[in-house]
Parts: sequence; C-alpha cells; structure tokens
Amino acid sequence: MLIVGPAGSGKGTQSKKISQDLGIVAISTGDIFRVNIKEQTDLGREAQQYVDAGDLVPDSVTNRMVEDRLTWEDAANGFLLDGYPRNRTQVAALDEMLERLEVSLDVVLELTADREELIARLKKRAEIEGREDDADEAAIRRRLEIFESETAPMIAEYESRGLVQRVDGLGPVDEVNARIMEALKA
Ligand code: B4P
Repeated sequence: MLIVGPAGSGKGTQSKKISQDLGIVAISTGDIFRVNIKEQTDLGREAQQYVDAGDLVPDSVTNRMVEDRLTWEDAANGFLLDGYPRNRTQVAALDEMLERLEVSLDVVLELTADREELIARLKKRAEIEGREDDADEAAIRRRLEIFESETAPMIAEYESRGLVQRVDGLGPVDEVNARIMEALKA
C-alpha cells in the first residue's frame, strides 16, 4: 500500500495508525532521511540540504535507499510506503522493485486537505517538534509546489491504473482514520 498527499495532509500520522491496525510495517522515506541527518551518516549528509530546503532528495539516492529497505525481513509480510514515490521516476523505480520482489501494489491512498489547513498544521508542528523544513516558510511553499508539479501527475498515473482511493484528510485524526478504514474495505 502507498500513502500519498501534500506535506501536512496526515501521511505520517495516519500511516502509523494503519500500520498498527493492519500489522504491516510503515516505511517513511522522510523519517529515514531525518534519522540519517540526525546521526550525520553519509546518506544524511547527502540528503540534508534538500530536506531543509523542501526539495526532493535526488531520485538516485532515494530509490537506492528504498530498494535496500524493502529487503529487510519486516517487509516480507507486506508494507506501507509513506512519502514514496513522489514523482514519475520514482514510480518507474518502484515498479521494477515490486516486480523483482514479486509483489503487486493493492492500493494508493491519497489524503487531501486545503492549503490553509496544511500550512497551519505544519506551523503548529514547527512549534512542537522544531523540524527545520516546517519552520521555514519558503521550504513549506517549495514542498507544496513540488507536490503540485511532480506528485499530483504521479497520482494521476496511479489513478489511470485504478489504484487510487481518495480520502478527505480534514477533521480530527481518529475521524480521518475511520474514513481511511472504510475506504480500504472498499
Ligand atoms: P515527509 O517526511 O514525507 O514530510 P511531510 O510531507 O511533511 O509529511 P509528514 O508525514 O511528516 O507530515 P503529516 O502530513 O503526517 O518528507 C520530508 C522531506 O523528506 C521532503 O520535503 C523531502 O525533502 C524528503 N523526502 C521524503 N520522501 C522523499 C522522496 N520519496 N523523494 C525525495 N525526497 C523525499 O503531518 C503533518 C502535521 O499535521 C503533523 O504535525 C500532524 O500532527 C498534523 N496532523 C496530521 N493529521 C491531522 C489532523 N487530522 N488534524 C490536525 N492535525 C493533523
């Protein structure tokens, strides 16, 4: 399963809940980058400037990282990818990875929310968690722009494959989660 949506739409929040409910591992490319940046690994040093600016980390780096992560034992019984793929190049890479793993994609869950709500949520999180990319207005704008220019066309591609379930991400977390569970039943 994939979970997609603009920054602040609730991807990370909901993927943790879905992972618990369905007993499958949630893999967040954003979280992996943040851990590596904190620990200043080679990957973290490579990714930091892009994450802080709200740009996508280069596809070659991101694809390699996901390909490696999908070979871990905890992904053998199914997985949820949060924040990956984010553009068409990553879709093509993921298609190849899934083919090699002999896994087929069941659903692409798209969370939606209006721009004002997205910005309000990210600013609130900046106060609570102090993420650099939430604290910087230019980085927030950049993330939302990239969603429109690169990720939305990618979602359209999955839509043409009949895989997209769109869920309204507005409202309390538990309400959104209930909507997601309903959509997944369908
Ligand atoms: P991500 O970690 O994916 O960051 P995000 O888009 O902001 O989503 P996140 O999951 O953190 O937030 P959520 O909407 O759950 O990416 C960060 C950066 O990593 C990218 O900019 C890029 O540089 C890099 N990156 C990641 N993946 C990449 C890829 N595939 N290719 C290249 N680069 C990549 O939640 C936001 C806030 O809203 C939270 O504070 C939450 O508490 C709140 N919230 C959630 N649901 C709510 C609700 N219903 N009501 C109120 N608040 C809610």
